[in-house]
Amino acid sequence: MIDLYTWITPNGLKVSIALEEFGLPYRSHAIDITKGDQFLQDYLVINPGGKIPVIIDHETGITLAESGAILLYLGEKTGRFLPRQGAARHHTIEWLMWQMGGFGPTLGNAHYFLTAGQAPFAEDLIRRDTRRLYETLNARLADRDYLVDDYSIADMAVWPWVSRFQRHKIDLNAFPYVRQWYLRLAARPQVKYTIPHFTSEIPQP
Ligand SMILES: N[C@@H](CCC(=O)N[C@@H](CS)C(=O)NCC(=O)O)C(=O)O
Repeated sequence: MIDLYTWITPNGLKVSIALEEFGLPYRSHAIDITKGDQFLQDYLVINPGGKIPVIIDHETGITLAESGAILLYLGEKTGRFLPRQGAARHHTIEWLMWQMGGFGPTLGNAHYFLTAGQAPFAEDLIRRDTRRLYETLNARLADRDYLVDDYSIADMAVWPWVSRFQRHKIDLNAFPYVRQWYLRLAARPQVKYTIPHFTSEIPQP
């Protein structure tokens, strides 16, 4: 059994989607980061950094934060959605790192700063970087259905960030391959917009 501590954010959704895809038994616990639950003493014992998501795998005794590390862990544990060897494995990790190091942080900044309207230089930089990342993603998906050969943890990592396209002011219709891929994944029954005590419709472009 895995305990998942999470909230309805892209990094949280990644792990919920992955646990559904892997078909692993898990229990979700809501950590309402809008109310400061992440700073409660009991939670800081699990993750001193005070961030969601976190999993505790009672089968192995491992407690793990960082959504990218969690996806790699689940892929290793099950032998699914992460090729065991060869180029596909390295490319899956490459695209997971692309999300963790670039796409997620840039869009996270866009979500804050493109609504503030007080720092034109930063807004312009973030808007351009966001667009550039979408161009990279669109080019990658031009001739393939998934980020690497088969559906993988890299797709699970990137999708929840794309799902916030309205918030980072991206028109998905301008990136047709991203749009197709987004809808392809949205059609999977395992891809839900659900955490404990909260469900919402998947945003439609
Ligand atoms: N690199 C971390 C980032 C985790 C993260 O930033 N979590 C946010 C929600 S998406 C959070 O817990 N924010 C609450 C806070 O910063 O106090 C990961 O990918 O898991």
